[in-house]
Amino acid sequence: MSQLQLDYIPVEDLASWTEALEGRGGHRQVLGMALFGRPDTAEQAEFQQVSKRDWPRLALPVLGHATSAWAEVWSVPKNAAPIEHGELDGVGYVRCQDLVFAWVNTPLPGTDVALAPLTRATYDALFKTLNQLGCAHPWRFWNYLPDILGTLQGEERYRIFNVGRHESFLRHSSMIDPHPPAACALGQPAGFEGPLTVYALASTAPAHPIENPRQISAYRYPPQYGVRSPTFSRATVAQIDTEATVFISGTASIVGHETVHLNDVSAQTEETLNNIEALLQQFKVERPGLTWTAADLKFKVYVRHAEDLPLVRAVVERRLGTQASCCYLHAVVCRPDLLVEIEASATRSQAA
Ligand code: 3EB
Repeated sequence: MSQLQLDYIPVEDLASWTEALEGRGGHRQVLGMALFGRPDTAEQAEFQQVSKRDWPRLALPVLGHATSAWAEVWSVPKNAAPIEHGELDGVGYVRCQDLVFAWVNTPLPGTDVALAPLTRATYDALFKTLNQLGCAHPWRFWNYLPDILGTLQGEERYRIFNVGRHESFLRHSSMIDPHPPAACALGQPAGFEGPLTVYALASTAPAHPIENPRQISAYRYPPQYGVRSPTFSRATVAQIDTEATVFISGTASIVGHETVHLNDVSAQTEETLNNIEALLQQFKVERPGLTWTAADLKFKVYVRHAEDLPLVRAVVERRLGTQASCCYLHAVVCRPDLLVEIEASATRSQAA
């Protein structure tokens, strides 16, 4: 049985699905969850009741599916160990043996908040909690920042976020060395407010970073993208017992460090999938014996303009097949010229 499993469940099915997963006859337990969808629905109110904990909820509307929200669910085997949960310094966590799922919501009141110190404090609290739990090695961070491309005193909010994140990473360099975790950074679409939300999967041992030979490492971007580079690995591979889990970071139509295919969402989607294919090739080079194909992956596809969904989906389905596991979400990608971003994850048994 898979040590760490990812499922995307329509929110209206979540109660019965969780019961089958965790109840009598079920073999797994929920380690972590995040809900993606419109915030103003009856299902969201119900989610709070059925899901037991105050899981992160992201106001990214669902595209191309009848559900009003997707639950992203990370689960572990029931026989692994009892689940331990709590809150430290405003950071919620669930822990099972060597694995922890942690999340933090930082309110951003007003339009002129001090975003760099708040981002730094958010990450400081997260790192502190992971440390106290003995899981000092983050594998994957998910970042959601409202109005991500808005400006604050003449500077783009995403770039200010990068300054705060960088400061915290410097203070906790032992936890991200020699390379940072996989990550993504998205904004809620216009009209959808929210806190800065960061959630994470971490463990007692570091994951192995994989870079994309077609792209410059994000932490080496030239300064035109901000005084502090975004700090993440293009992917990480984490070992759990005889299994490995891969986390592919938010991936976009970037070659070298530059956005390619301006104003062409179909070509951007193709290029994004080329980058994911390149990462899958790189796994084979660096981790022979461990191979993933696109068919093993579960994808989250962030689309900037809701009306582009048919074009994005046409490319995704031609490249990955109509059976591929894909959740489409309306989100603001963190460069103004990027129209689509795709992340993916999968678990796999180690080949003998
Ligand atoms: C890129 O490749 C696109 O700031 O954590 C992708 C994944 C992107 C993570 C982050 C940003 C981040 O630069 C943007």
